Amino acid sequence: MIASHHHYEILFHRHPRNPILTAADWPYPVNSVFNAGAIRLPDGTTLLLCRVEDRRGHSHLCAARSANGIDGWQIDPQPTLLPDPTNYPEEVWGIEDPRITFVPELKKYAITYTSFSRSGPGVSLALTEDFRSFERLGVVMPPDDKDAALLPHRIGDYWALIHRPVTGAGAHIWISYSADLRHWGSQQLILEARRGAWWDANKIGLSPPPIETAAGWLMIYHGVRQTAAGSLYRLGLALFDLRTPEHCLRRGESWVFGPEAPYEREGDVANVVFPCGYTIGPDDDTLNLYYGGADTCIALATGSIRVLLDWLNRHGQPDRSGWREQNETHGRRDLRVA
Ligand code: BMA
Repeated sequence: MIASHHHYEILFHRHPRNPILTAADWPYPVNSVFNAGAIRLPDGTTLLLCRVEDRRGHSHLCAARSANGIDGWQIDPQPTLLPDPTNYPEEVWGIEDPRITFVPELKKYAITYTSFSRSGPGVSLALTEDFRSFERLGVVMPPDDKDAALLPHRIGDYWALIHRPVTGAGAHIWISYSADLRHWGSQQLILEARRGAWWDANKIGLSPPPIETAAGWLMIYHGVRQTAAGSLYRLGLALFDLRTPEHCLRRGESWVFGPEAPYEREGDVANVVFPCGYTIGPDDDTLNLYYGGADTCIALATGSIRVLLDWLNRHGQPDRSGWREQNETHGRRDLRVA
């Protein structure tokens, strides 16, 4: 039925029970649930930190836990993390799109989320050990910036944050470094939106946190194509060097996952697939990708990290859009040492 499938490889498989979570599952009244961060807890439980939008239009975060990551969700009876505009004015219009990283050095989970301020969306960071109490570190990237995730360990001496500032020149993916998670510097553009007719023209952003593999940091990013009928949110792949994550090794040309199912095509915002998290199966290869469908529900698609890397090997190209690649004398540009 979908012509493209006759020739393009299918890298992600939608779960037959999709959507796996909707507003109807919530223990309190909500408009929509989507764009959930994900993590597997030490006991094997899958935890989704869901973006929940109320009828004011403001979002908060709510945890849902499941033994198999598919059904039997135990949803917190109240919001898990509410905006706190009294102490954090940047959260006045809600908190959105969390990405979760477990940080072994801190023995804590780092949550990067969008705080919707009067000046636009910015990136906020909070730490937690249990997804019940949270320690806010406040705004780490001022507006307009979103789609951020912390890498799980330091690169050399520095923490690394991937994020997506919007500048006069477009919406591209950047990296910043910090010694203390509070003060950020050494900013560099690492992946640029393409132009013209490309599926990822003009606006891209990190989707879930980068996946650490032996071959490098595997990044699933979204590209937003503007059309006469609205925006199309699709996913592509790129690979970055493990020790120098600003160095892009490969980038795919074609998108690999896009809105096709009815719950991705229709909803509050049509034609959106938007993953903010994944878990990895006990085989260390199966990728369970949790994504928002049409800003309305949460769905699951599975893939194989090995197959994604193999696809990038066959279909990816070296990419020279990042600052590191544009600089001829790479050694000089190690801003972390400067
Ligand atoms: C972007 C994101 C998401 C959302 C998408 C489509 O700006 O930040 O919150 O899913 O728009 O509306």
